[in-house]
Amino acid sequence: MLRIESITLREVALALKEPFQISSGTQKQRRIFLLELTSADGVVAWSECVAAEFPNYGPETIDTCWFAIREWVAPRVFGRSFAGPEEVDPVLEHNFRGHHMAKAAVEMGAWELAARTEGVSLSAKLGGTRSSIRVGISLGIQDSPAALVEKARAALERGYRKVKIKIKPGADFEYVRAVREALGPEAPLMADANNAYGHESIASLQALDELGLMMIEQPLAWDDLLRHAHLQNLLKTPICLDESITSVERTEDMIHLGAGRIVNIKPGRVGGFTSSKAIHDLCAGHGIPVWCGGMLESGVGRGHNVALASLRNFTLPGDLSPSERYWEQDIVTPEWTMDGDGWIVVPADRPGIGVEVDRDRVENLTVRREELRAQ
Ligand code: OSB
Ligand code: MG
Repeated sequence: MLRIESITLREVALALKEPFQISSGTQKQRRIFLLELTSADGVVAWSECVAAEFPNYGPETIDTCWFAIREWVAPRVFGRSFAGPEEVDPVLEHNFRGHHMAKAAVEMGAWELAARTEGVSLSAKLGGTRSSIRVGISLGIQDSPAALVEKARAALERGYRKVKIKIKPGADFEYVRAVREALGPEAPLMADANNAYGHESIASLQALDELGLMMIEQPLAWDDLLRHAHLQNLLKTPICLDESITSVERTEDMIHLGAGRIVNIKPGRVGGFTSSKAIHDLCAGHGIPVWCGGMLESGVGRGHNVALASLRNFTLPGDLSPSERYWEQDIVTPEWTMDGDGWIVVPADRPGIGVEVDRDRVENLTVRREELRAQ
């Protein structure tokens, strides 16, 4: 039986090593939102809410999530006994629309709590089978094609197995072509537009088709499947959907409409692990490869993503960069590392996510804290 007794919300300020620019904005600092859950038998588990400061990726923000968790999510789970963590998602979805990142933070925390209670790894608890995962890097928009080429070259030399290039109108074809020409036809490259294109700019997306990309991620609007289906018909390059995939039903829509051929699963965006597993299974049944996306998480969120990415159909490299890519120092020990061939190891022999939160460091970095308790 799983009973959640308290949830402590914390905001931690962590400076990114370098600013991260996507088509809809730039981040220099990451406001990290951590949850510490305690069970009735005194087991502790950490999770991370991946919402950002502004609603430029999805509609939620750190502040809407804080409010949603305090007002609606936590009160739903307190005072209940769950037979297992898979019972949390239906309780959170019943007559409660949206707020996926807020729900996911608690739902994923419940999975971690269950894994820690049983003394098994989160990967095993989720049904994961991979012992290591190939890693891709996500490169923000740079000042010039030459600057981007240097970053991409360094990433491949470091061992990354996929290089994702953020694009926007005015920083697309020329940038990606420069990287393709410098790094050769075999370099595993892809582009991510974060919704920057309208249907009128289809020609710029068609131009990318000759650059041999593994995929183009979310070129059109975040909630638009129909126009992605139209675009996919015009492209050889597979479209990968990120923002548009918010549930297993939206994934079914994608498949039926032909709106994309690859899915980026971010557990925060889809409401947690139960939904992620359903999307994973649906895609596996349709021969659609999936990979795990990232949201510039700290080592806590990274641990949840690594566990999820150990499931069988995560066949493409995930945006699961090691701690050193983002932070001077992470908030977990050990930090997440990647070997020279671009593999991150799933800590299958340790409980839960397999790393421990550095409490003193988190305490020092905390800018806001609130404890929620079962009545
Ligand atoms: O679209 O995948 C995205 C970061 C913030 C918001 C959206 C995205 C991203 C990334 C970062 O690409 C990937 C990472 O965490 O390394
Ligand atoms: Mg994306």
